[in-house]
Amino acid sequence: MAFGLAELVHGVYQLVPSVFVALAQAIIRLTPGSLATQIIETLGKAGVPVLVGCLAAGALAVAGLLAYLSLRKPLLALAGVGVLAGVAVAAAFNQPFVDPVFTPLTVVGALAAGATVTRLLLRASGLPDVEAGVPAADSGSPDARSPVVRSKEAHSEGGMAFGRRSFLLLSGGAAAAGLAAVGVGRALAGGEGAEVSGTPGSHDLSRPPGGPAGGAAGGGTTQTARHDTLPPPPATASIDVEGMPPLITPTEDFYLIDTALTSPRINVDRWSLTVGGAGVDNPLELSYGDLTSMPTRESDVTLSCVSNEVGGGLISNGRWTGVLLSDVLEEAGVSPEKIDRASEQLVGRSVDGWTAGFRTELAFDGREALVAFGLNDGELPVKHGYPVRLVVPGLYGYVSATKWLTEIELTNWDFDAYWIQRTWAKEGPIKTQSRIDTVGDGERLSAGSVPVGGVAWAPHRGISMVEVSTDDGETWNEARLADQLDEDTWRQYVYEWDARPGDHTLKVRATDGEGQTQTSRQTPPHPSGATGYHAVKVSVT
Ligand SMILES: Nc1nc2c(c(=O)[nH]1)N[C@H]1C(S)=C(S)[C@@H](COP(=O)(O)O)O[C@H]1N2
Ligand SMILES: [Mo]
Repeated sequence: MAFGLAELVHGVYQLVPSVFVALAQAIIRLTPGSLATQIIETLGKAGVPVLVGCLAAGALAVAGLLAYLSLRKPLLALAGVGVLAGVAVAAAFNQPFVDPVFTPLTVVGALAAGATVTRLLLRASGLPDVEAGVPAADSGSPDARSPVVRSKEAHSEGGMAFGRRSFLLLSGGAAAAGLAAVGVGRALAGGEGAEVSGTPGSHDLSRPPGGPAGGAAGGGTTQTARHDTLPPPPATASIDVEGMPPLITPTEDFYLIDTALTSPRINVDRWSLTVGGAGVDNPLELSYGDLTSMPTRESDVTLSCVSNEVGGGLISNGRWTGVLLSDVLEEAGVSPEKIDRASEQLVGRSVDGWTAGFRTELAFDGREALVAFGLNDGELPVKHGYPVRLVVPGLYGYVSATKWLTEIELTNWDFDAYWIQRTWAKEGPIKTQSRIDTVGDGERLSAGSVPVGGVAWAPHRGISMVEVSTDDGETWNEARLADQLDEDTWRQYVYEWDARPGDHTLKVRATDGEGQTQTSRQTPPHPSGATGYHAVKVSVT
């Protein structure tokens, strides 16, 4: 009931966070790294529903315990409710956007309402409730009477004699009301990804950005800023075979990974990006208009999650629009020559407190690290970091790709960002990998020509060769490569296999632009990314 009411308030007024989500988010944050990693590896995406289910069950158990306590030790029960309120308020204040007055009021009000309903139910249940129990104790002989007598007294005192049926109706009604409140609250708040307090759609990326958003860029770049766009990918960069993933992943299919149960919804008019820390001579606070008025560019970059299993789908290729990270840093008075021990690490901080860090020098080594605000000719979707995120070619997302970015801070190497605190490797270069897409594991094929194809990637090093084995790695055949769209993106390949009847294990391996072939050694994603060859078993008839 209390959760339902809090959800209802959240639905009407988003600056009161969903208390349920806040608690779940706090559990995620407080889960020790090794356990979190274990859960990710065993449950994967099912982790979220499991967490929600556990939290709901736990909440019901705690409520039941408190109701029981209220019959025996009313003061203890009251203290328990107080602790709950404290925990809920603390969790709520850890959410990105919080009204400091209405949030505690909501928590206390919702808990009071929930406790009141519980007391009514207890009274209706025929069990002596707190009030009924106290006078009975005062009479000095509570134990002398049978529970039935006590319960009858409670009835007459409360003036509410309920049968079992009415009790069930009442408690069922309360449960239904609570759930309905959750539903209405969720609906009012808008589904995942829906934007309520922000204003996406108001920034048309097909026109030079910056204009409608207003705001002059720092450093006088306003009118003359260049907005470099890319031509459509050449046809030669794609291989047209069934099952081949599109060269540029459609936005709605782009893989999704983050620790946020609900994506922060940012009002772009109140958003800013601060740039500060060690060696930042000219600390910045950029508005959305400031940022988009700087010289912008499009860049094709393949993003991968370190948790991607060999052959897995936690990788996508996007066409990003943004400002060069090096331009933003130079605007802030940072130059590559001045980077020292104190400013060795660049930390991106999200509005939700999530952090990622990498070597500052990577912003200046020629790769097109972007402060990105567009994906595939649209603005960034809420789930992918609206309004602004970082995209750094060649690095796994967990060390670099901060979504809902609000701060860039230069600091020393001692600072450990979110997943580093949780036992993942400090540096996260994307490992050279390849995947068979056009043939599925366990597939039955008919003898003859079979195109074995897919994608290979070594972002920022590029791919120079892909080989396919059709005999479990005994012999290897060089595959035909599509043109490399960019050294920061994946590259398509295909090998035309003359399939003979029988069982076969297909394997693929890639060699990067520096001549290094991916390792055959099989390792799990933790702590620095999975390695080994993707293998697919087929039977040919
Ligand atoms: N704020 C925030 N940014 C984040 C994350 C996160 O949990 N919170 N996850 C990172 C990880 S682990 C990856 S792999 C990428 C995924 O980006 P995508 O969801 O847009 O594909 O975002 C990164 N940025
Ligand atoms: Mo990730």
